Amino acid sequence: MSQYKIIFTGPVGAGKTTAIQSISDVPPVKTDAAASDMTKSRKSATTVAMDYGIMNLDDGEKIHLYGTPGQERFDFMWDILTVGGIGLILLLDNTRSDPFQDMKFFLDSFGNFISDTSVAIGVTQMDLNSKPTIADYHMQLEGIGLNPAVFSVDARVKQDVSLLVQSLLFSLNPGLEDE
Ligand SMILES: Nc1nc2c(ncn2[C@@H]2O[C@H](COP(=O)(O)OP(=O)(O)OP(=O)(O)O)[C@@H](O)[C@H]2O)c(=O)[nH]1
Ligand SMILES: [Mg+2]
Repeated sequence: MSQYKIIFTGPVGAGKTTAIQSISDVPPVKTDAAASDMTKSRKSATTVAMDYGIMNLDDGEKIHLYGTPGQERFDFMWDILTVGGIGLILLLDNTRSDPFQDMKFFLDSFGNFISDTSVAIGVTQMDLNSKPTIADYHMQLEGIGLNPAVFSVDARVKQDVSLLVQSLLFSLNPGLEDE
């Protein structure tokens, strides 16, 4: 049985913890802690170390799901969590002040990992802010010479997150479905 590891990252509140909770086939491990500076956002807790869950694929493969903290003060966890990973899911929150800046920051921070593996991008909270559009994200990405999958994703919806993960796996191994 094959086992793989993927990593979810992105800014505070993008939905990393929620996404792993949505798709994990086991009760996820969370390290959410109450943070006073979170009262500004919709939520009162933030990840301080990592999230962990497992997604079982139909063919018996297991995908181990790791979520990073979004806050930069915990960025020492980012390199630790990517070790042995096969790809990155970048979640962006469309209600933040500059989601393109967030995107560039995380693509840059995880640049070495991405250049060795692959990345797929999920834009959350598009129900609250419909702009920028997915086409706008593609244009920004073209400008920096990248062409990853980009989807509108509600981190609370299992099917949305699952599609994003499948697209990452597909980009890593286009023959996966025939094996
Ligand atoms: N309206 C709306 N809410 C969403 C969507 N996706 C996620 N959320 C909510 O946004 C919040 C995301 O919180 P978390 O999952 O804790 O975010 P996180 O990325 O783990 O944040 P940190 O651990 O602090 O970095 C939750 O309250 C979710 O229910 C979406 O597409 N639309
Ligand atoms: Mg979190």
